[in-house]
Amino acid sequence: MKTMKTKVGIVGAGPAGLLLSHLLHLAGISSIVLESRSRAYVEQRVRAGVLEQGTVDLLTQSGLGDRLHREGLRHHGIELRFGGQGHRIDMTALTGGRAIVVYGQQEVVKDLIAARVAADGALHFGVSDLAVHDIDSSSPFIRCQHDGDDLTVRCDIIAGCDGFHGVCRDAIPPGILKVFERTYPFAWLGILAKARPTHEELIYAYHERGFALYSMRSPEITRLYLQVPPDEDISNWPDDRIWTELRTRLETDDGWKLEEGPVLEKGITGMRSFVAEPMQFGRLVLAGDAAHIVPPTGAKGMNLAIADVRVLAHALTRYFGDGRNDLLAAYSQTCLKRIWRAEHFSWWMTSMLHIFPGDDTFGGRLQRSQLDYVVRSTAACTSLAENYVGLPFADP
Ligand code: RFL
Ligand code: PHB
Repeated sequence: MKTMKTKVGIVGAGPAGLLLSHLLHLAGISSIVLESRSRAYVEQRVRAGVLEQGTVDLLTQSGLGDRLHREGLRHHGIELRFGGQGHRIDMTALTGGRAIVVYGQQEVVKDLIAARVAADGALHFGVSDLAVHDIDSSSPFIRCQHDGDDLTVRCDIIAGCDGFHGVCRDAIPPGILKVFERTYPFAWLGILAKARPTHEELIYAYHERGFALYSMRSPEITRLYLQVPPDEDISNWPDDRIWTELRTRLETDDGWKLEEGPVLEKGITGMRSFVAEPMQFGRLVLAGDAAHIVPPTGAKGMNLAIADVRVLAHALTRYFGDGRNDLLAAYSQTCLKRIWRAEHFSWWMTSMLHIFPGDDTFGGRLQRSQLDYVVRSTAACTSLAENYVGLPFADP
């Protein structure tokens, strides 16, 4: 039986938990991170790839920008592809100079872990049976198993950064949380391929056979997604079938070709919109996917997790520094404004670009009209661009 004390007990070593621990350290506030997976697992988990301008700025300002600026791919536009033609949206021109950086989530996670390890930060991987206790008292604690021993972490605040399937959200007593949710009648099959990207920017393709997304991770690695049925079995998708379908949905009338290569990784992800309000109860605060989920079409999930943590770190700095509770009390309310904007944008991109099974021809005509409008109207594509690169952070 081992007991440790810290100011903030953090559950989960995803982007939210790790960045929170790093920002608190920069403000001189102690924390302990408890993660159920191994370090190797969280560093290899392939997920998001697009960092908003504000995310890049925050990581840079907090000393995490070196490799990101060296290896990340800065993109000034995206392409919407439909009817066999591509239409570029010049995001930088439409947003007064903002852009995105394509840099894998697992690279952000590696950089964060390296920074915490270099600062002798307390990161415990491979914990199990974790539960949070006494969250409505002034001395909450976390209990788990670690290295074959019972571990108790006593703290002032518990940060639930344990993702959508974590345990912290469910620790809030019944009747407190209001949940807003939508599931979509499709999923994404994603692959990582050892193939040279043949297009410099991301391509979001609307096609009668379903949505496809062309992305990348480096000059040698392409990341691709296909809309598939929600309960699809990955064994129905041998590599040949995936490439044939990607070619059909992505290739254009003017002869653009996809470069193929060995598939390094593949998986299927369901699509869901979800918000739990409020994101705090007593001494427990939730951040990132633990409190909200967006479908990946707007590339917002990791960026939102990071935006929550920015607000939370600031609120906790005030709480521990000046003993003032105002920002912490307003945490959920402050974050939910940005969250609902991202929820709307992600739902809108998803609705415009996917084929809805059973939809009538009216729905399809509306989607085409919307796509035509977005690529022709400066007002419409400016709206897409400013949401995609990320709206500026409100003042803390
Ligand atoms: P995470 O990354 O899920 O981390 C939570 C951590 O908590 C651990 N955990 C526990 N630890 C201890 N005890 C327990 N009981 C625990 N239960 C869970 C987990 O092991 C994990 O390490 O949540 P976080 O930090 O909030 O970060 C959120 C992001 O990971 C997520 O929003 C994005 O990946 C979403 N997403 C995208 N976001 C973007 O901003 N841009 C994108 O381009 C983008 N593309 C994507 C995506 C997500 C995808 N998938 C696979 C869901 C593309 C895909 C395909
Ligand atoms: C990715 O590169 O994994 C990616 C890019 C854009 C999205 C979703 C995922 O909208």
